[in-house]
Amino acid sequence: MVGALLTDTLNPAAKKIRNRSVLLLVVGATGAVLFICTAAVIFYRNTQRLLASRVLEGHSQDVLSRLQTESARLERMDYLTRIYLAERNADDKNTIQTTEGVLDSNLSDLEKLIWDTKQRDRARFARACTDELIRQVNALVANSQSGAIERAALTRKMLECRDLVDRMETEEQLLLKQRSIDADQRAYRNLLTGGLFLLVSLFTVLSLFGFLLRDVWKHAKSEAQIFNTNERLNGTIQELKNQTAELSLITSMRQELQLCTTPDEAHRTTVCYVAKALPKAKIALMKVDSARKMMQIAATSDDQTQILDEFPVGACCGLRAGRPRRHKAGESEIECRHFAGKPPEDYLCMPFVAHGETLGLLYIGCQGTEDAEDLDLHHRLLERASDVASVWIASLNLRAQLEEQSIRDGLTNLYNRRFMEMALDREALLAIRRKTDLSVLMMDIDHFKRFNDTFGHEAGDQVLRGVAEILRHGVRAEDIACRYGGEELLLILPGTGAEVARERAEELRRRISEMQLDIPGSGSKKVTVSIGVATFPQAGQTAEDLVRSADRALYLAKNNGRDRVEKAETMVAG
Ligand code: GH3
Ligand code: MG
Ligand code: MG
Repeated sequence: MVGALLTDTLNPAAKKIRNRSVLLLVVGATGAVLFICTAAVIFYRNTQRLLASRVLEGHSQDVLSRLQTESARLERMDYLTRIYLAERNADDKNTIQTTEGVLDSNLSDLEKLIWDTKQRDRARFARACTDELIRQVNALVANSQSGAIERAALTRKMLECRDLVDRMETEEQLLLKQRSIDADQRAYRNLLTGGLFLLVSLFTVLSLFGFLLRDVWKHAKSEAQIFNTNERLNGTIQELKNQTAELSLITSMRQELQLCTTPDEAHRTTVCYVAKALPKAKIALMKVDSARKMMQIAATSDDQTQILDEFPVGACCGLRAGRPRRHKAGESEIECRHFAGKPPEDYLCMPFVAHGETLGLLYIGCQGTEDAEDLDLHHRLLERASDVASVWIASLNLRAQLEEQSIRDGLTNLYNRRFMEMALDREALLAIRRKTDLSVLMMDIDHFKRFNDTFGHEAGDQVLRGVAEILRHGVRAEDIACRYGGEELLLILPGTGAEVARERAEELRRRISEMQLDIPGSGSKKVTVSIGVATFPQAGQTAEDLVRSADRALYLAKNNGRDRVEKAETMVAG
């Protein structure tokens, strides 16, 4: 349908060629038919004439033959008459009379046979002459006393008759010659006409064939052009379809990314959408660690990606180059060093960069040649997807970072007091609902003012960071370590009863007291802490009461000599 449309609209040249071909064929075929009919009529008429000439020629030969016979017969009659007149033999007389009858009858036939008017006149004279001759012969034969005069007259008549027949013979020979020439000429003309007709026919047929061939060639050329145009059109349509599909995929991916609230969700979404475009490929999205030295797996299409869970940034050629790097079978020599086992032959490493900062790496490994072709086909889509995802991941990273900053203390990287209050409220509610234990440790560094004053504020900060480090590593994942204020730290221990909380407080106190702090210019120093332990609900029905109880227990520990753990008293209900 597209081809027909093209023939009629996009390619008017093809239409023109087709119309001209049809016209040429009609005119050529009509001309050829007319020419053949005319030539056939001419040829037929010439042949008829030739046949007529040949008939005339045959007729002349027939007439000539008869004339020669009659001439011989006249001579015979002359000879018989002479013999008879000399011998008077009755047999000779009979023979003469028979010859006379035949001669007369033959001359009569000859007169009828002859077509030429002059020859017919001569035949009539010759017959009249022979009639007279027969009469004279009969008179002489009948009269036994015939004299020399009659014989001389008979001789003259005989000569006259033979002369007439001879003249007729001569004339007929001329006629025969003329008719032979005429027949030959006609035959030659016929041959010439036939040859000419053949030549013209050949020329016409060859010309028509040539025109047809030329038109067929032009038609084929125009068909080829149409085919090529169609191919290009199909290619463009396919390209547009691909682009539309890619755009639709990118749009869906962007919409999905908008719903993501964390970088992890965005990582998974990105891998999911890349996998939609390349369903057979092994896809992994790596993220860079906070120190920007190591790449760690953020999301994968399945567990057969062959990529290491963690590897240095320099292990990837794409990250080293700062741009997508396609490794092709038989073409690329240098392998990335981030594979567990033998690397695949075809893969792509596409760094995720936003605002000039490397965020991660999209790795796509191919299973076979088909996969590799698909990968090359979707290169533009992958670049777009990487651009879109990079921006979203960067913004989610920033958001996570800001959120982290808003709930964490800058010096110790522990949660801040605001977060602590919210977290403790939530944990208190959960403890009530689940009927589980909840303990709080309030910790204060002993004589910290003095430490500051002696070794400087910077050394004090170092102490705070050191203690915070011990807290971070000394608590469980669900425990929450916070900086309550100044050098006071607070630990929320969900699901932990009073005794266990006290034990863990003791453990922390011991570890801190064993901590060696290298203060520049002052050598190794030690610090101690005092800890107050309060457990919900015995030491407080609300979060505030619990903190207050822990603070009182801490005060007690200070009063009792510091570097110790004190448990809050049980509050009496009401
Ligand atoms: P005690 O054993 O009774 O707790 O004695 P203390 O000296 O630790 O008690 P005090 O509350 O008098 O002193 C707290 C000191 O902590 C005062 C302040 O200079 C110091 N401090 C509070 N916040 C910071 C901080 O962020 N960095 C440093 N270096 N010092 C801090
Ligand atoms: Mg204090
Ligand atoms: Mg103190």
